[in-house]
Amino acid sequence: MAEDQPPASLPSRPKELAEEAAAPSKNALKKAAKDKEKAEKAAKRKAAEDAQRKESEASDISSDDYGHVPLVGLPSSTPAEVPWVRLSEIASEFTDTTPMDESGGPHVIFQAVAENARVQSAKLAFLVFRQGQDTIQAVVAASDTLSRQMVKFAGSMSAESVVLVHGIVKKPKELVKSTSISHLEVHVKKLYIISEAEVLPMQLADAERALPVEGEEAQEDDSRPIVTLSTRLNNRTIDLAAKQNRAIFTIKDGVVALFSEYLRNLGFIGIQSPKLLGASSEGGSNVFEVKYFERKAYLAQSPQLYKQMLIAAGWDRVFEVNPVFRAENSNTARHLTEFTGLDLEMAFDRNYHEVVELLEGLMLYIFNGLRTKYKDATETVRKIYHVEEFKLPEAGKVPRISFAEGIQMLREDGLEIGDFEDLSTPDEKRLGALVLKKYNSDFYVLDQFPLAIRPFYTMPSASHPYFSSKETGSSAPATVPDPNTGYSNSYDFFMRGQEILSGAQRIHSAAFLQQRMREAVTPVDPNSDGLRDYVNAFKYGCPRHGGGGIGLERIVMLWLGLPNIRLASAFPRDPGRLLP
Ligand code: AMO
Repeated sequence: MAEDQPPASLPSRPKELAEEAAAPSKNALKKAAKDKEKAEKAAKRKAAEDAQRKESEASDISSDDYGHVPLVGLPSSTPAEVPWVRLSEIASEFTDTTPMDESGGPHVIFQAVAENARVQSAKLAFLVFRQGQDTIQAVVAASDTLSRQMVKFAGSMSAESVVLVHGIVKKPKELVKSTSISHLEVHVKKLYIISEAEVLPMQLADAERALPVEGEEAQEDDSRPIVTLSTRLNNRTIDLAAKQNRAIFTIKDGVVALFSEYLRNLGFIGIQSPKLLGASSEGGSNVFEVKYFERKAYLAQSPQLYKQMLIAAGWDRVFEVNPVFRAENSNTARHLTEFTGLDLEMAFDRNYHEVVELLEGLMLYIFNGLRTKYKDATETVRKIYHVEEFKLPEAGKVPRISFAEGIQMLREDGLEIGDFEDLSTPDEKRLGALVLKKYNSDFYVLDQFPLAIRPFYTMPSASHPYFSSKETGSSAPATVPDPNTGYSNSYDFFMRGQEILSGAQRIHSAAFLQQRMREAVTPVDPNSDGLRDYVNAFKYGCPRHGGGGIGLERIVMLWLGLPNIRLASAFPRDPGRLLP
């Protein structure tokens, strides 16, 4: 018989069992009586509590003045015609010399975050309200018009809840040291929760402590353990509410604004090149492959080929601020798999040093802009990450040293290194320290890199064997015995001994470009899908040109002396992190 078929007829139940089912046991009766008793008691308790609450509400003179804001609309006590204010406006309108009598200043309505709340006594609670970077102390004091219930409600508010406040601005008896606005405080009259915060998985105060530099112990002699970078990044929304984080991203935005402003003023056009590519273009293995309908596509490792194609199109000066993707499994404090590239490309007249000069001017403009316009934000971060002030050279005096000279300085300092060897990160930092000592500048340019360690599109130096024989015109020079020796018209820019920019004069001759693609240390195929259109772009006339690419997060990290580049990315991507 199949298991799921019922038997033809069920066997009849023994008589006792049937009776037991009909008449419950003594134990079952006892239990039911107990349950009933319990339920009655609970109902009584609830009724008593309800009655007490009703009584308390009836006697609560402030019952309309606190509570929760509905999801849509506002409490009826909030007048439609009164504008809501910003704390910064109040602070600048009512300075510490503004006369204010006992009854205080203006009645204000504002929205803020309750950074913390504490009950001092049944009649008094203190809160700190935050709006952006501004914080102010608030007092909730029981009186004839403000109930103790409201004091309790305010003082037990969960930290980081978003609130609507009605209050009177007054001068505190003493300056409040713990808030950014110290000469004023708010006497709360009405207080409503707009969005109640749950218990935080990590305290904001922890996010406001410095992370140690990689491999170093925490600096502070505080017994509380430092919350790790990983925990901070896992809870990034809370972390980003920390003051220094807001300042970091204000500065980052400032760098973008200064970069674009400088270049637009010099006639550059902002462009948006594609990030989805049909073929991996720069030949490297560091490219992310993605599914593109029935085909494969690749995420752009740089706007390089496109910015050059636009120069070939006669645009003369272009710049771009966009994400750059690198599939590098580099788990270091200065690598991300997605970063923001600040790129530019320009035609030049006589010499590629015109491009270097423009780039130097651009970087000095950014640094000076950060010093002046972003002074407060810089100071906010430097209070937490104590770092030496960034030493800037005078305009027009940026140290520009050749790669050969750099190698010489390192050798004199005791390093054994070959003439054409690429610099490791420690070598770069060491050279940065030597340059700082010699030129008193945290910013310098290393020019004329060995050709062998630069990409295929890099123009070799005028001194390269390629150009030593006959006049080549715009066609390709003759093949030389060892094409990857010598130097190139390429450069890197450094901040505090770390690379922030890489650039070069590019090969503008299609014939020579194809030759270099084949002769490069890592050859690429000029006829491949990813490179054919790029090579063709130079067949129809292209000015001599050069440019550079800058890592935005690197500038921010090095300007502020942050211990890790991830701190300069709101939601960083690295080999181990794709969330949040
Ligand atoms: P390069 O590959 O050197 O050059 O990149 C330019 C600049 O980008 C930054 N950078 C990075 N920042 C964070 N994480 C990374 N993984 C990372 N890799 C690079 C650095 C670097 O100097 N096409 C050329 C630019 C050009 O020649 O115009 C290029 O992409 O600050």
